[in-house]
Amino acid sequence: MSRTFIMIKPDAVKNKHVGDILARIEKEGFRILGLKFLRLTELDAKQFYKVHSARPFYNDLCKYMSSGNIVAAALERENAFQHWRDVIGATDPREAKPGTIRALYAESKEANSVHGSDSDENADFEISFFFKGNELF
Ligand code: IDP
Ligand code: MG
Repeated sequence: MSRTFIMIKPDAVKNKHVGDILARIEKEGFRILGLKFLRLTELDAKQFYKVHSARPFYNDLCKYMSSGNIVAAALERENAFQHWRDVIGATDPREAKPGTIRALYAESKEANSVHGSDSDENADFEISFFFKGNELF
């Protein structure tokens, strides 16, 4: 078993896809370890995405991620981070395979509905960014 960290981003919350995405998480065999509904400050987003601080899209991304409410979750499954990356599809929804969450719901490459950790190490960092140990069950 391994862990991953996911977010339902402001576009998908605004467009009322939270229920469908949580249902998909369970259907894909993930167990929910922790779940929060919250709004990031721009500073929170800057810290969370600091690995991207040199990228041209960083400032807009952090503004976008703090523009509305999000859902954050820690999940457990075999092959957790890679399975979730397969379920969400490519960063740009125009390149995401049919049936993936981004193909179904995303508005744009930036407002692309969901986040998923890209390694076991980053999953650990991202889970601890949002959850204290006693908030994971
Ligand atoms: P990922 O979410 O598929 O792992 P990353 O490259 O880690 O993609 O980028 C983090 C987030 O930054 C993306 O999910 C998306 O919201 C945003 N982003 C990435 N590339 C671009 C871009 O070229 N234009 C606008 N936003 C981008
Ligand atoms: Mg990424």
